[in-house]
Amino acid sequence: MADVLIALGGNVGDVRATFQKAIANICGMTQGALLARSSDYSTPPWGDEQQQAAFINACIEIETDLDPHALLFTLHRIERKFGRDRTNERRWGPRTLDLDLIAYDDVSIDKPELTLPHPRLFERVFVLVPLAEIAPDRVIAGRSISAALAQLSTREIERLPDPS
Ligand code: A4P
Ligand code: MG
Repeated sequence: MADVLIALGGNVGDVRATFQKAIANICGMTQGALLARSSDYSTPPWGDEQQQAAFINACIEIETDLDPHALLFTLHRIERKFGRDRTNERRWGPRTLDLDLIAYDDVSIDKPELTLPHPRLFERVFVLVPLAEIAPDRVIAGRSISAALAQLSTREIERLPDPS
Protein backbone atom coordinates (compact mmCIF):
# COMPACT_ATOMS: atom_id res chain seq x y z
CA MET A 1 0.00 0.00 0.00
CA ALA A 2 1.28 3.46 -0.89
CA ASP A 3 0.69 6.54 1.20
CA VAL A 4 -0.48 9.33 -1.10
CA LEU A 5 -1.18 13.05 -0.68
CA ILE A 6 -3.67 14.66 -3.07
CA ALA A 7 -4.53 18.37 -3.35
CA LEU A 8 -8.01 19.50 -4.34
CA GLY A 9 -8.86 22.90 -5.79
CA GLY A 10 -11.72 24.59 -7.59
CA ASN A 11 -13.52 27.90 -8.07
CA VAL A 12 -16.54 27.12 -10.26
CA GLY A 13 -19.86 25.78 -8.92
CA ASP A 14 -20.52 24.44 -5.43
CA VAL A 15 -16.91 23.48 -4.86
CA ARG A 16 -17.32 22.19 -1.31
CA ALA A 17 -20.06 19.81 -2.41
CA THR A 18 -17.90 18.75 -5.36
CA PHE A 19 -15.02 18.00 -2.97
CA GLN A 20 -17.22 15.76 -0.79
CA LYS A 21 -18.39 13.73 -3.78
CA ALA A 22 -14.95 13.71 -5.41
CA ILE A 23 -13.31 12.36 -2.24
CA ALA A 24 -15.87 9.54 -2.11
CA ASN A 25 -15.09 8.81 -5.77
CA ILE A 26 -11.34 8.88 -5.17
CA CYS A 27 -11.65 6.30 -2.40
CA GLY A 28 -14.10 4.17 -4.39
CA MET A 29 -12.26 4.24 -7.71
CA THR A 30 -8.80 3.68 -6.21
CA GLN A 31 -9.99 1.11 -3.67
CA GLY A 32 -8.24 3.48 -1.33
CA ALA A 33 -8.70 4.17 2.36
CA LEU A 34 -9.06 7.79 3.45
CA LEU A 35 -6.46 8.39 6.16
CA ALA A 36 -6.95 12.13 6.61
CA ARG A 37 -8.91 15.04 5.18
CA SER A 38 -8.08 18.68 5.83
CA SER A 39 -10.59 21.44 6.35
CA ASP A 40 -11.65 23.43 3.31
CA TYR A 41 -9.92 26.80 2.86
CA SER A 42 -10.87 29.88 0.89
CA THR A 43 -7.75 31.09 -0.95
CA PRO A 44 -7.05 34.06 -3.25
CA PRO A 45 -6.55 33.06 -6.90
CA TRP A 46 -2.92 32.55 -7.73
CA GLY A 47 -1.05 32.76 -11.01
CA ASP A 48 -3.63 34.09 -13.46
CA GLU A 49 -3.80 37.81 -14.15
CA GLN A 50 -7.39 37.79 -15.32
CA GLN A 51 -9.96 38.28 -12.61
CA GLN A 52 -11.49 35.08 -11.26
CA ALA A 53 -13.33 33.93 -8.15
CA ALA A 54 -11.58 32.84 -4.96
CA PHE A 55 -10.64 29.17 -4.86
CA ILE A 56 -11.51 26.53 -2.32
CA ASN A 57 -8.61 24.21 -1.50
CA ALA A 58 -8.18 21.09 0.60
CA CYS A 59 -5.87 18.08 0.85
CA ILE A 60 -6.38 14.42 1.59
CA GLU A 61 -4.14 11.49 2.48
CA ILE A 62 -5.11 8.06 1.17
CA GLU A 63 -3.69 4.58 1.08
CA THR A 64 -3.94 2.76 -2.24
CA ASP A 65 -2.55 -0.12 -4.26
CA LEU A 66 -2.82 1.73 -7.59
CA ASP A 67 0.50 2.68 -9.15
CA PRO A 68 1.18 6.42 -9.66
CA HIS A 69 0.21 6.55 -13.36
CA ALA A 70 -2.99 4.59 -12.84
CA LEU A 71 -3.82 6.84 -9.92
CA LEU A 72 -3.32 10.04 -11.96
CA PHE A 73 -5.42 8.57 -14.78
CA THR A 74 -8.19 7.91 -12.26
CA LEU A 75 -7.92 11.44 -10.84
CA HIS A 76 -8.31 12.86 -14.37
CA ARG A 77 -11.42 10.74 -14.88
CA ILE A 78 -12.89 12.11 -11.67
CA GLU A 79 -12.06 15.70 -12.72
CA ARG A 80 -13.99 15.12 -15.95
CA LYS A 81 -16.91 13.55 -14.10
CA PHE A 82 -17.24 16.77 -12.09
CA GLY A 83 -17.29 19.03 -15.12
CA ARG A 84 -13.63 19.73 -15.76
CA ASP A 85 -13.06 20.42 -19.45
CA ARG A 86 -9.34 20.90 -20.11
CA THR A 87 -9.94 21.68 -23.80
CA ASN A 88 -11.78 24.90 -22.90
CA GLU A 89 -9.67 26.30 -20.09
CA ARG A 90 -6.51 28.30 -19.67
CA ARG A 91 -3.65 27.33 -17.43
CA TRP A 92 -4.28 28.48 -13.85
CA GLY A 93 -7.75 29.73 -14.90
CA PRO A 94 -11.17 28.88 -13.45
CA ARG A 95 -12.08 25.22 -13.03
CA THR A 96 -14.65 23.04 -11.24
CA LEU A 97 -12.11 20.58 -9.86
CA ASP A 98 -8.34 20.23 -9.97
CA LEU A 99 -6.78 17.11 -8.45
CA ASP A 100 -3.01 17.19 -8.13
CA LEU A 101 -0.85 14.32 -6.94
CA ILE A 102 1.46 15.87 -4.37
CA ALA A 103 3.42 12.85 -3.12
CA TYR A 104 3.31 9.07 -3.54
CA ASP A 105 5.36 7.46 -0.77
CA ASP A 106 8.88 8.74 -1.49
CA VAL A 107 8.65 7.98 -5.21
CA SER A 108 10.40 10.34 -7.64
CA ILE A 109 9.22 10.59 -11.25
CA ASP A 110 10.33 13.25 -13.71
CA LYS A 111 8.05 13.11 -16.76
CA PRO A 112 5.85 15.90 -18.14
CA GLU A 113 2.70 13.84 -17.67
CA LEU A 114 3.64 12.95 -14.10
CA THR A 115 6.20 14.60 -11.90
CA LEU A 116 6.54 13.43 -8.30
CA PRO A 117 6.71 14.96 -5.82
CA HIS A 118 4.61 17.77 -7.35
CA PRO A 119 7.20 20.23 -8.74
CA ARG A 120 5.40 23.41 -7.68
CA LEU A 121 4.39 22.27 -4.20
CA PHE A 122 6.64 24.63 -2.29
CA GLU A 123 5.41 27.70 -4.21
CA ARG A 124 1.76 26.94 -3.50
CA VAL A 125 0.64 28.30 -0.15
CA PHE A 126 -2.89 27.15 -1.04
CA VAL A 127 -1.57 23.55 -1.03
CA LEU A 128 0.79 23.87 1.94
CA VAL A 129 -1.83 25.28 4.34
CA PRO A 130 -4.26 22.33 4.10
CA LEU A 131 -1.33 19.90 3.90
CA ALA A 132 0.16 21.30 7.11
CA GLU A 133 -3.15 20.57 8.84
CA ILE A 134 -2.98 16.83 8.07
CA ALA A 135 0.75 16.11 7.58
CA PRO A 136 2.89 18.86 9.16
CA ASP A 137 5.87 16.56 9.78
CA ARG A 138 5.86 14.83 6.41
CA VAL A 139 9.18 15.40 4.66
CA ILE A 140 8.97 15.84 0.89
CA ALA A 141 12.07 16.41 -1.20
CA GLY A 142 14.02 16.97 2.00
CA ARG A 143 11.71 19.66 3.44
CA SER A 144 9.04 19.31 6.09
CA ILE A 145 5.65 20.73 5.20
CA SER A 146 5.50 22.92 8.30
CA ALA A 147 8.99 24.37 7.67
CA ALA A 148 8.12 25.10 4.03
CA LEU A 149 4.89 26.80 5.05
CA ALA A 150 6.70 28.99 7.59
CA GLN A 151 8.51 30.66 4.66
CA LEU A 152 5.28 31.91 3.07
CA SER A 153 2.58 34.42 3.93
CA THR A 154 -0.82 32.92 4.71
CA ARG A 155 -2.55 36.30 4.54
CA GLU A 156 -6.05 36.11 2.98
CA ILE A 157 -6.27 32.34 3.44
CA GLU A 158 -9.32 31.49 5.50
CA ARG A 159 -10.23 28.16 7.07
CA LEU A 160 -13.91 27.49 6.43
CA PRO A 161 -16.09 26.07 9.20
CA ASP A 162 -16.91 22.38 8.87
CA PRO A 163 -20.30 21.89 7.21
CA SER A 164 -22.87 20.96 9.87
N1 A4P B 1 1.14 16.53 -14.16
C1 A4P B 1 2.47 16.30 -13.96
N2 A4P B 1 2.72 15.98 -12.69
C2 A4P B 1 1.52 16.02 -12.04
C3 A4P B 1 1.15 15.77 -10.70
N3 A4P B 1 2.06 15.46 -9.75
N4 A4P B 1 -0.17 15.89 -10.37
C4 A4P B 1 0.57 16.90 -15.46
C5 A4P B 1 -1.08 16.24 -11.32
N5 A4P B 1 -0.79 16.48 -12.63
C6 A4P B 1 0.51 16.37 -12.99
O1 A4P B 1 -2.06 19.71 -15.02
C7 A4P B 1 -1.34 19.84 -16.23
C8 A4P B 1 -0.60 18.55 -16.50
O2 A4P B 1 0.32 18.29 -15.46
C9 A4P B 1 -1.52 17.35 -16.55
O3 A4P B 1 -1.75 16.97 -17.84
C10 A4P B 1 -0.76 16.26 -15.78
O4 A4P B 1 -0.57 15.10 -16.56
P1 A4P B 1 -3.37 20.52 -14.78
O5 A4P B 1 -3.85 20.15 -13.41
O6 A4P B 1 -4.28 20.34 -15.92
O7 A4P B 1 -2.84 22.00 -14.90
P2 A4P B 1 -3.03 23.23 -14.01
O8 A4P B 1 -3.71 22.83 -12.75
O9 A4P B 1 -3.62 24.33 -14.80
O10 A4P B 1 -1.54 23.66 -13.71
P3 A4P B 1 -0.63 23.31 -12.52
O11 A4P B 1 0.73 23.75 -12.92
O12 A4P B 1 -0.87 21.94 -12.00
O13 A4P B 1 -0.99 24.35 -11.49
P4 A4P B 1 -1.96 24.38 -10.30
O14 A4P B 1 -1.15 24.85 -9.18
O15 A4P B 1 -2.76 23.20 -10.09
O16 A4P B 1 -2.81 25.58 -10.89
N6 A4P B 1 -5.16 29.50 -6.99
C11 A4P B 1 -5.67 29.06 -5.81
N7 A4P B 1 -5.88 29.91 -4.81
N8 A4P B 1 -6.01 27.74 -5.63
C12 A4P B 1 -5.84 26.80 -6.62
O17 A4P B 1 -6.18 25.62 -6.42
N9 A4P B 1 -5.07 26.38 -8.87
C13 A4P B 1 -4.51 26.76 -9.97
C14 A4P B 1 -4.17 25.69 -10.93
C15 A4P B 1 -4.18 28.17 -10.24
N10 A4P B 1 -4.44 29.06 -9.14
C16 A4P B 1 -4.97 28.61 -8.00
C17 A4P B 1 -5.30 27.24 -7.86
MG1 MG C 1 -3.24 21.06 -11.48
